[in-house]
Amino acid sequence: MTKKILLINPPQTFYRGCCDFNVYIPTSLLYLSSYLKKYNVDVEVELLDFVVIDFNEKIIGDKIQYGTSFDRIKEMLKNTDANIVAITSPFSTQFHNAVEVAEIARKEIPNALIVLGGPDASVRGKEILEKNDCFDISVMGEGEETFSIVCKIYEGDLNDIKNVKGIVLNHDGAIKMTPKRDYLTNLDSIPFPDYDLIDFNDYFHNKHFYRQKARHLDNGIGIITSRGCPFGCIFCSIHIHMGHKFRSHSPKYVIDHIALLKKKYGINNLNFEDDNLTFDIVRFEKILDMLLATNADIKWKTPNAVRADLITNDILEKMQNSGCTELTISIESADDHTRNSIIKKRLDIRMVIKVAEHCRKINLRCRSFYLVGFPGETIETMRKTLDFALDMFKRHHLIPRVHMVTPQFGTKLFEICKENNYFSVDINEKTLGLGNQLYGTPLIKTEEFDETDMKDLIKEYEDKYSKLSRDLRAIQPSIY
Ligand code: B12
Ligand code: SF4
Repeated sequence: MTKKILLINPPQTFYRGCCDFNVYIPTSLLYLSSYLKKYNVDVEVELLDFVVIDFNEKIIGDKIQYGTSFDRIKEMLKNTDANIVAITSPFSTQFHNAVEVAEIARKEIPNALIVLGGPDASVRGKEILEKNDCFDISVMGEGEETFSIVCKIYEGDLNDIKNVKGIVLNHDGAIKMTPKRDYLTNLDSIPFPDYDLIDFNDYFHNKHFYRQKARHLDNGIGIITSRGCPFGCIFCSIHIHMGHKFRSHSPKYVIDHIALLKKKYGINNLNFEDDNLTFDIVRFEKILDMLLATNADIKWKTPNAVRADLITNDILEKMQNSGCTELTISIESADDHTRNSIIKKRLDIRMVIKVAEHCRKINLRCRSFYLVGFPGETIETMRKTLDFALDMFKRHHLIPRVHMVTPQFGTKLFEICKENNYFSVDINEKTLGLGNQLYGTPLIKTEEFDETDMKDLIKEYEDKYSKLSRDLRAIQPSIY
């Protein structure tokens, strides 16, 4: 029997003052679909991206809901007869929307298996199922193989799938977690995302399309060329859903993927969103060489930030020649002790400065991320980072982006704050969202600083930054 699989991206809700809403291509669901089609012989896949379908912006009290209205979702789900409803929860801040969609699905398609997945589900799958009986199972981490097996063997009874590795299931009134599944070692075994499931215009024509709102407008879509990261920065949860081991697509796969996007879908602008794009610098350089050799003629950026420590001047020039229009690098802290002993970034700042200097020289726009507010920091170490950010902006035009660090679920940072009572508010979807905004709401207070100190510090920085950017823009309007 052909199994009908419904993939769902829930709508999103933002509190005033939260980080910005962005429409984006649902890469995760497109990968799940292509993998299913390649490895599960008899499936019919439909995607409902409730971030873009019948797009609506509705103010509800202190929140704005973006995407499809719940009335419309109800109507649409009523008319489906899916065997499996698969819902993604990419951001903890948006989890309540996944619940609301699952509850509708449970009512409208009572016989369907309701599956949750995504980074949020991966960091707290057991807890989620304990509190929300609208989900039958939660897939932990990388989803392709686990979900494909679930779809293959599920015949209507949870007993069918109770031994599948990598899931949490709500079975016979108990929450059971199965053993972890190994990550895929050969990433090239995953076919390209199933772009035929979407109409790119639904995304490109939405005024909230990711990066569309930025000053340098283009229709850049996200692309992933590797997964996982061997580093252990305490604020990052990537290893929980993609693992500590760096796994990558071959340069040929990457080049073929880019060629497909360009030829079949007319996409010339890409955002490399890897966790650690430059970790295997030899592979990265090979990708650049192949972009150049094949005259790929694309524009690309690295908005998720890359580690700058292995990037040489030669590589920077190849990046620029192969279409890189903007490099974003992660610095986090200018204080060596904070960066390496507290955050565990293991990054030599001299290498970063060299990269920024050379970007200025070759006129490649470069941005950098900074984080302040880690337990163990002092006002002095934070001020050192903020002064460094301003100094690098002034001297090398390294455009700073400062965040107050957010204790995401599942991170070492979250544990440290919990153990030491460092949360300044109860951590939930709303406060996490408020903490995620550009300059953030302070969520952490320690013996060294409290919320007022953080606000004062950021205000002092913002004032200096606004003045400096005005001055720099007066000299060079194209600075950003
Ligand atoms: C690109 C990106 C964005 C883009 C676009 C999002 C997108 N999904 O494309 C934008 C700019 C919108 C964005 C915004 C933010 N992001 Co972001 N983003 C990413 C990034 C770098 C890549 C996403 C991606 O394409 N991954 C590739 C696919 C293949 O992986 P995947 O999405 O995890 O899907 C796999 C599995 O999770 C699973 N899976 C996923 N869904 C489902 C569903 C089912 C049913 C099943 C079975 C399996 C499954 O299978 C998939 C295939 O293996 C990730 C990091 C990462 N590596 O994933 C962070 C990440 C998702 N973002 C994160 C965060 C925190 C944010 C922001 C809060 C940042 C900020 N300060 O503004 C905002 C959130 C805004 C909001 N809406 O609330 C966190 C989420 C952590 C969390 N628990 O919430 C991540 C994990 C980064 C991190 N390590 O902390 N982001
Ligand atoms: S280097 Fe980047 S991806 Fe790796 S652990 Fe640190 S923040 Fe996460």
